[in-house]
Amino acid sequence: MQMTLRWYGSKYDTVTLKQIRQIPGVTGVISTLYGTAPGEVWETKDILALKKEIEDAGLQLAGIESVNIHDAIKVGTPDRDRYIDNYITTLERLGQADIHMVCYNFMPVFDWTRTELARVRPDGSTVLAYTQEAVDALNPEDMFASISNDANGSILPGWEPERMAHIKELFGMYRDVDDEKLFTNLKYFLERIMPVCDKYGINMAIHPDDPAWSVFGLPRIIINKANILRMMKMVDNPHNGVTFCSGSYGTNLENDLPDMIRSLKGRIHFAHVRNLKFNSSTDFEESAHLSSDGTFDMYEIMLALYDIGFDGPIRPDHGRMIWDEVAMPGYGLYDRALGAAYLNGLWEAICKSRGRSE
Ligand code: CS2
Ligand code: MN
Repeated sequence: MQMTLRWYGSKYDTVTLKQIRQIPGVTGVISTLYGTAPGEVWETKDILALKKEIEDAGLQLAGIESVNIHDAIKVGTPDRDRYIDNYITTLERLGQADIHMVCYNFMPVFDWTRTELARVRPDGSTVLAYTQEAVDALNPEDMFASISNDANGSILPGWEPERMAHIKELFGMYRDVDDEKLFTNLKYFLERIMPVCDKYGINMAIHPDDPAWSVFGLPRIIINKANILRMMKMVDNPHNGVTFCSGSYGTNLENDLPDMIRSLKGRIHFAHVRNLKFNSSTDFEESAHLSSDGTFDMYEIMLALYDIGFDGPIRPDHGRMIWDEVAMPGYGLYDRALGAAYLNGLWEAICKSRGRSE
């Protein structure tokens, strides 16, 4: 595996490439053209400039998170082909720039959903948290206001104000889209993009829905083992793969994370590894990565990745806000660096005990 950190670009991120370069064992970053809107074609010069900036700092651009999918594609409106054509052009340009992993999600309207961005834990750190009660008490428009008020001035991925300004319209578009329709539209999209993925060796890595159930009555399908295996089968091409995000699948305690990893051998192209602490089945918070701080056994998760021969990029995903850092919630430097070091330590121990060098 290759240990990486997500980096939003020098215009948007409080963390610098120099800092990332100094985290032991981190050799790459996962980035994006953060200023582009879903549906837009990415310019080659912007892709190359991003890549060069990262390489000049001594790191590798290990993949893109995300090239976001326009709602027309998810809804399946008559103009979806135009947006898929744009997506294919972007993939072509990424492939030509020697970039071979693209993370995306197929969540209607919202990306991830949390109800608190700065819940205070007993040690004084702050973390993202979710309670179903809080979601049930909110309407979606208020959700956006509460999220953006708490974001330390950053624009959160998937919560761009331009999109959220049309939130009512967006909900209207999805009125007739249920789980089956969403599956059909995902299949249509994947079948259209697979030829360009085959040509350039691009691994598509779908990110799970977070939390892994329907919120505000919107359909959500990338939530459990049965659905993800259905998706792998419905477009049975190794380039149709997944981002295994322990913190997202793990929101549903019925998901057996190591078992899911083992069932996806050869199809996990990217891994997000983080821990959650459950206070009840509908109230969880994002703990430190360490197993004993949360609910998941992180050793078993890393072992399952090892056992299936996972060799893609991995990242610590969200971290707590500690040591008075002010950054985008979940994306500060310090706790993610601790997470990377811890995951690297688990990996080293697993490799040594199993007699493989890395
Ligand atoms: C990420 C997601 O911050 C996060 O929770 O894991 O926003 C992820 O980048 C997207 O869902 C992938 O498109
Ligand atoms: Mn994730």
